[in-house]
Amino acid sequence: MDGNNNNLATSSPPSGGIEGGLVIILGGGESGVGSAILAKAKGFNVFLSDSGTLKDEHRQTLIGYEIDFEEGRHSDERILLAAEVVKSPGIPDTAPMMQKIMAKGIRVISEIEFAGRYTNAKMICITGSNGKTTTASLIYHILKSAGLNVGLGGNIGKSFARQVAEDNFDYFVLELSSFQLEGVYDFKADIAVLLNITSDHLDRYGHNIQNYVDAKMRIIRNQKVGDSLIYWMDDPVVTKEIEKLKPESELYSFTEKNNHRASAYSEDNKMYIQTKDSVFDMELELLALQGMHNLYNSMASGIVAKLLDISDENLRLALSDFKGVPHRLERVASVRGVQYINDSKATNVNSCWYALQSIRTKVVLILGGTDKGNDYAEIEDLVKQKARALIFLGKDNSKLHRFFDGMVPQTASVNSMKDAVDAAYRLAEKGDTVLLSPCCASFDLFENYEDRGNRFKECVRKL
Ligand code: UMA
Ligand code: ADP
Repeated sequence: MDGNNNNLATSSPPSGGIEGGLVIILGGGESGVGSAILAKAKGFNVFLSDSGTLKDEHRQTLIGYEIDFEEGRHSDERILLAAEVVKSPGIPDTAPMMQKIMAKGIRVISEIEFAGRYTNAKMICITGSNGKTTTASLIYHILKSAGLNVGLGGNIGKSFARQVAEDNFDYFVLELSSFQLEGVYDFKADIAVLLNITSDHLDRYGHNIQNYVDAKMRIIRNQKVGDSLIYWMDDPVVTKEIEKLKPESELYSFTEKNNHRASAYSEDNKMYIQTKDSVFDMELELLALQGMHNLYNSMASGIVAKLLDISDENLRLALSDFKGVPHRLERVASVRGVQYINDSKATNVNSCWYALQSIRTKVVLILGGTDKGNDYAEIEDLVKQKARALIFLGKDNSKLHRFFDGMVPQTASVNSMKDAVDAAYRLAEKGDTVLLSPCCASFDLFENYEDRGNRFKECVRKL
């Protein structure tokens, strides 16, 4: 039972806060439970409602904190009394309860907006379609290694709200998803990192990419002179939006090209970061994270570090000894001269493009799962150049067959990880790479992408 709330500072709701002090938390996963703990700590009357079944761990936590909750339904009569609802990021606006809440004009905010009200920590916020977790984890590693009192949260690990309730950090590194950004209003990133915007989650955004772009761009909302925005200058969507929105913040760009106007660039196998009056440089081969996409992530992280006055020595060490994040181009094993790589977190087509691009050998690619409105044309050229075979792993592989059949020498259709790995083992030749980089969400056959990646690793290790 997780009922220890000794170190929670309790206080009254802020004036001008929520009328009647009733906070409704919609969803009882990591986000909702964290928000409920924080709301309780701040003296609100809290009611958490989840339409599904709570995880046992979450139910026990709510009981331990004496938080009122329901599961298996959303009770209109209680929920519609709220002046403000904290909505979990996984709940779309089209959910029936959300429709009723919005029809009544009740304000809906995200956990990030809610928790942001109760901390004065400096906020370093990372968004983008790909690379958020890697970059947020790397920035956290750099700041922590340099001795800063820093927390890591958002779309990763322990919820931001729960950390605000239970810890007292000077800095937060927050990975922010578009779902979380949808519900921010007054929240402000002191340093915002905008890695890239390519199509993802279109099923949630009415198949209109601009809706998704607009959600992502909320990361610069409220930024003023003195705040910083770090962005990839070769991303056409990002640069167009910046031109349109004209942020007041200080702009810092990065590019892998040799462009001295950028705050970070590469030249002669070195990465350069020029901020304020200093120039930091580092040999590319010394970076812990290899591959072009990871160079972007290292550059963005390096700019953050220099803006926070991390010394060159500390930055160099942290960029070289970072251990990486599981399920992102993770080497699993080499079996009979074939390398197996787990990139289960590649849940959209663009991240698979970078994985294929970074591999120099012929590839047996395992892809498939829950399609989010994917356009596979983006990887067509790389597939034609590099794929020896494609293995479609999903409940419904018909769209993949329609697109790829005839494009590569072999395709196979499977609906279990064991069959996928066995087929890859059969089809790969010595010197090849077997790559799990699915382009899709995992929910048709697995609990989540971690479960999918772990199953892959298990099956490979049994070969
Ligand atoms: N639920 C309702 N009513 C509904 C629909 C759902 O009550 O109409 C309930 C479900 O029964 C479930 C709860 O809502 O119990 C789930 O909420 P959630 O899906 O928001 O999941 P959380 O566990 O709260 O985790 C969320 C993020 N999940 C999503 O955005 C889908 C986590 O990101 C995040 O780490 C966590 O908040 C932090 O507080 C995960 C994720 O998959 C890693 N993110 C997506 C991604 O990276 O692609 C965006
Ligand atoms: P996110 O949290 O945004 O999903 P991750 O760091 O978890 O990003 O990486 C997701 C996938 O995207 C992995 O397959 C990874 O190899 C790939 N990737 C990482 N960084 C980038 C980047 N800057 N651009 C494109 N793809 C990337």
